[in-house]
Order: sequence, then C-alpha cells, then structure tokens
Amino acid sequence: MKTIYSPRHKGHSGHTELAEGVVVPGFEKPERAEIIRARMEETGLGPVVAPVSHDLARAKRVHDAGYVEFLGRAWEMWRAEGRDAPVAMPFVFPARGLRADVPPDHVDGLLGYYSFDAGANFVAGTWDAIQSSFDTALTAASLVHSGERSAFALCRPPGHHAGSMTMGGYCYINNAAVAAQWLLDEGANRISILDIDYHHGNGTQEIFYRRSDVQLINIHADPKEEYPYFLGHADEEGEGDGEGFNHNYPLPFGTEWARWCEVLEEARAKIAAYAPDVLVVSLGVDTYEGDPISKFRLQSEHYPQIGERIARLNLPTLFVMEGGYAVEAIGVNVVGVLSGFEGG
Ligand code: OKP
Ligand code: ZN
Repeated sequence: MKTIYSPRHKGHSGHTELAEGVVVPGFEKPERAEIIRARMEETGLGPVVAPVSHDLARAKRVHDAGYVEFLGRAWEMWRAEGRDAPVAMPFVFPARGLRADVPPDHVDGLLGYYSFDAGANFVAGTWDAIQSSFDTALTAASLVHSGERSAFALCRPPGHHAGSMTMGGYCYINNAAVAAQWLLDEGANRISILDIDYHHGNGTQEIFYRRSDVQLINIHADPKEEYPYFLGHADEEGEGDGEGFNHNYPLPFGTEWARWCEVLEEARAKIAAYAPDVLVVSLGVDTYEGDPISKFRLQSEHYPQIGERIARLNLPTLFVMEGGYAVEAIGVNVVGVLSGFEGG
C-alpha cells in the first residue's frame, strides 16, 4: 500500500489549545505524522510518496467558497492587525439567538463566524499545511480510482470535524469528504465513509446528511459525555434523500475491544448492504487505551484486527488519517490497521 505524505504539515506547529481551562500546547502536533511516517518506513509497508497539487475548486465541492477563501486569508488578516501573537484563534461564535447569515469584516469576527469551537487555530504555516493535507487526500484517492486496492493518505491537519463552512476540533478542510466527493465526480456512484476515530465526525455528517450517494457510519464516544457534544447521537439517521444513510454508534467511556468490535461488525454489514464503489476510512487511533485525550480501551494488538475485518469487505479502500494523540504508540497502531488490511 502506498502512503501519501508531505513534510509541509510541519509548518502547522507551535499552536495552542484550550484544555480544562488553560491554554496548553496543541495535542495535534507535527510529531504525530512524523512517528507514523517513521513506522511506515521501518516496517516496509510500502512506498511513501509526495502528493500532487490539486485545484481548491475540489474543496469547494463540499465547502462554502467564502469559507475556503477565508482559510487562505486568515493568517495575513491576523498579521494585518499588527498583532505579534503567534497563534490566531476565535473567541466569539454565532450561537443561538445571533445572526449566522452575515459574515463580519473583521478577522476576529470571521474566525468565529467560520468556527464551531476554538480548536482550529492558525500559525504562519497553517494554510500551507491545510493545502498539503488536501492534496494528500486527493492524491491517495486518485491511486484508488486508478485501480490500486488501497492507499493511505497521511493527512495532517485532520479533517472530520470540518463542516461545509465551519472549522473546529483541529480540522479545516474535511479531507475524507473532499476525497469522497472527488471519487463521485470522477464516476463513482456510491461511497461509504467509515469513521472509526474516537470522536464523532460531525463535519462529515453535516456535509452528507441530506445525500444518498454517501453512506456514513460513525463509531465514537457518546456525545452526551464527550466532544463534540452537539452531534453524533444514535437518532441522527439522515434527512430528505439522505434518510437512512447516516448511522451513528455512540459508545460509553471505557468501551473495550469486545464491544467495539461487535459494533464494527454491525457497521460492516451496513457497508456490505450498501455495496459502495469505494470505502473511505476516516482513520483515528485515539480509541487506544493510552490516548491522552480519549477514554476507550483498545490495545495495540486490536488494530491489525480492525484492518483485517475492513479488508474482508473486499472493497477498494482509501484510508484517511484523522486523530490519535498517544504519540509513542500512534505509529504502531496506524501501521497495525494498514498491515492488518494487507494481510499481516
Ligand atoms: C480531533 B479528532 C482536549 C479537548 C478536546 C478537541 C478534540 C478534537 C479531536 N484538550 N478537544 O477527532 O481526533
Ligand atoms: Zn478523534
């Protein structure tokens, strides 16, 4: 299996986040992708190749055009305010009772207008990293489109929390959604997205909620007790044309392999029944017991079994990197899924 990877992700570094009332260094840091890449090379799973540049029009197929353009301007607008602060972050949001239909002019207003939380911050290299992550997803998608059984997009920053016009949860452009739309635009009829990150992929759900050409299955921590809190309940089944094509499996804190795997089997049955042309896996390994921000209890030995079960669907499969923050184990767990898929 080829891995698509760009060192340009490293420009997105030195940012911070709000955690438990304090500003701390971002958990979503460059070491994550570097440790995965090192593990790929060490295990010889396959070549690691650079992405090819793609037109941002492909991002605008699932995102608002003004939103994508703002992502490209946010850092220079921040600097134009004469600020020295190395991190641009939002602090005011158009929540209930406020107008969400009029974009403000000022950068502070725009950062909040296009965010659902304060978790997608900008430093000087963020936009370049976002573009490289987008290119990585689409380059991997084109490998699968041209007949490879699978490909791994080592995307950073991740994407599954990014909605049609909202960033948040470390995500800006929704790489998996952009890849799914690209595959449809190139001739696929149906795509399934299986999101196995610990957190619900609220952005992907929002993007495809009214559509029947993308089936979305999410296995995640119950939003009643875990981030992103405001989407991911079991009764969200899609609307309009999309009714019946969205499946959420919220699970409690402390979920272990036996239960998680039962749910994976339900998900596999749903995917097999839908019979997609391509399966896109939003691959997060923050279900790991040692993850610093998550509360499931999967162990390293389980990740190859996940890959092996996904492979049994016998579908062209695109893996897109999402979360996973136990930096010392993330390489083993991600490569575990991919090598399990390839048959050990
Ligand atoms: C992104 B992905 C930790 C608070 C959690 C947001 C988590 C985003 C997870 N201090 N903040 O789905 O892994
Ligand atoms: Zn996550």
